[in-house]
Amino acid sequence: MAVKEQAENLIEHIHSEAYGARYNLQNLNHATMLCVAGRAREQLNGRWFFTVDPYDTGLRVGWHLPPETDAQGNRLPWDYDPDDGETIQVPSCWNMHRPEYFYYEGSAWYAREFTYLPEQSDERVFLRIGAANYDTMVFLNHQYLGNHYGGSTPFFVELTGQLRQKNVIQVCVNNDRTLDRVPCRNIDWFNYGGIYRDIELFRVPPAFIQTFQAYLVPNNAYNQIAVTVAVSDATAQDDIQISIPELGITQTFPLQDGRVTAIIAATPELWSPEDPKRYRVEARFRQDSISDMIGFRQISVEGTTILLNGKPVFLRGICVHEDDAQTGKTSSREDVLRRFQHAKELGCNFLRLAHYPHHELSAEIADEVGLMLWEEVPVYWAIDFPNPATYKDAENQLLELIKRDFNRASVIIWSVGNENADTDTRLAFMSGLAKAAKAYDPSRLVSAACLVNHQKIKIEDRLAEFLDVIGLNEYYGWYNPNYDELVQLGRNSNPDKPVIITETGADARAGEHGSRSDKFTEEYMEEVYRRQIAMIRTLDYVKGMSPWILYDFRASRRFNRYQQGFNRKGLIAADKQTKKLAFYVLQGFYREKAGF
Ligand code: GCB
Repeated sequence: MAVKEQAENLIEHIHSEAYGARYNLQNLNHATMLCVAGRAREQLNGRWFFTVDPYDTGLRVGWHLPPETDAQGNRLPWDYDPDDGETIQVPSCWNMHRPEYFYYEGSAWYAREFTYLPEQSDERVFLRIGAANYDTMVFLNHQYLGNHYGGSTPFFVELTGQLRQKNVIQVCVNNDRTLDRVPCRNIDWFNYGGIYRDIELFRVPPAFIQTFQAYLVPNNAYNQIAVTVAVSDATAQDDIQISIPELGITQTFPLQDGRVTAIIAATPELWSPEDPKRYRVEARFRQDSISDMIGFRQISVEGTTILLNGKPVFLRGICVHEDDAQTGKTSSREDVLRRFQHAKELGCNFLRLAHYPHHELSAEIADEVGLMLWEEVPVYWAIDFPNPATYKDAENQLLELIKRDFNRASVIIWSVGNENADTDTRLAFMSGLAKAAKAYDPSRLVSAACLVNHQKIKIEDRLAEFLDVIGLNEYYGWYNPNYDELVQLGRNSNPDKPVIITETGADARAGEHGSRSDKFTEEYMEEVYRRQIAMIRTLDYVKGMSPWILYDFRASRRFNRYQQGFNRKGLIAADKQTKKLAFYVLQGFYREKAGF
């Protein structure tokens, strides 16, 4: 009997489940990023029309396409208007827009009009989205331009040649939690959705500077600055000019096939948390120029010591999420400044930005105010490690983060993941990421937050071989009530690299009081901090710590009577004001460590 493969009455958008494949290009990725430092920006932030689309009707039918008409030109029935209905603020998280959307996971469509008037006849125009969670598809004037995977890194799409005076832009964002994504389904934070960082236009000349990276060559002599410039024209052989006016440097270097790494003799004043000195660094190529404020420092490791500018440093840190009871994952300059002020009050010189790339303002402001940062990609818990497509996505997010923040002296460590079980496929996956980070960036350390080997009660993880610094998450006193094991862990471990206790802590609801053995009280949490600090003091290979966490944060797996939808391990409550007792314990230790 012949198999009937194509039904005559097939209507693609209701009968085909293969609609997603044509959108899954992932063509907006690290390779299409461009350097925006010092460039003029035109904001497309503001009110956008907004439609949730739980059944993906828009992708199935093509909500970006022009209205359909019959032979007489009359419009056929339709289900969506890009220019009518509810509006939402961009950037924001849709979950905070109205209660009905709080737990919404799925697709949603954004649309708005904008006017474009060329300033130069040959200019090129790029759209940049600072971050949208997770799969973002961009449509301009009925054309599909491409998509980006990854919820926390920026991406660019070129609009040149597609623009008219009056334009309609549509963006479909999908925040489903799926097995193959990074992170995957199970996370201990809130899965916010939407375009939650700035959306902007950039105009550049026909050939422009695409990559611009400057760093102090880590040669222990502090006397060379390397500047890599790559331009959009891969055949360019022109001279480019690099200047650092404050150092009296203006030099030209010939591009070879569109790129050059110039080594410039210079002895800049070094960047450090105590003296966050930055220099204006500029590059010129044809009609294009770029300029950034850059600090120069060397971060390195010798044995179990971490060295900043050749001097041993103890990282007095704290972890922080991007989370706010009112705005969700959307962060403003004020939010970042408040985080940093609280960290400084605690005595920190270091923050771990968990568990995904935070707003780029974080590293910009940390450069200015003098804080060292750990930045991380969300390779969190049970990633689909055997899946090559998942690896590609993770590596792309890592490279996007590195490219975005390459010039930020404050960033000293790239983390390739958090608490992943030590399997063969995980080792292959995460060692690949560690190698990719090292190959791309010679000016930083690579780490990951690893788990304790609970069988051996030992710091032991095969990934450590590929890391410069071992991050260790341990919850003795909380998930693991036995403090004696922490003592054993200390005795059993003899790492040949520095260790940072990247997490430790306990939940306490602010204002909940009781004895030191009553869980979820401030006294219990305080006791955990005391005992942890007492132990950490004795471990000479521990060269830093970043307890979990600065503020309470929303987490959709925490629903007991104290948690009520929040992880309560914050040293400060979710109101970002109320300090718990443990805050002062850590502050005391950090003050002592810092010698004040
Ligand atoms: C961890 C995770 C972190 C969690 C934390 C906790 O080990 O890395 O994402 O939020 O523990 O509170 O359990």
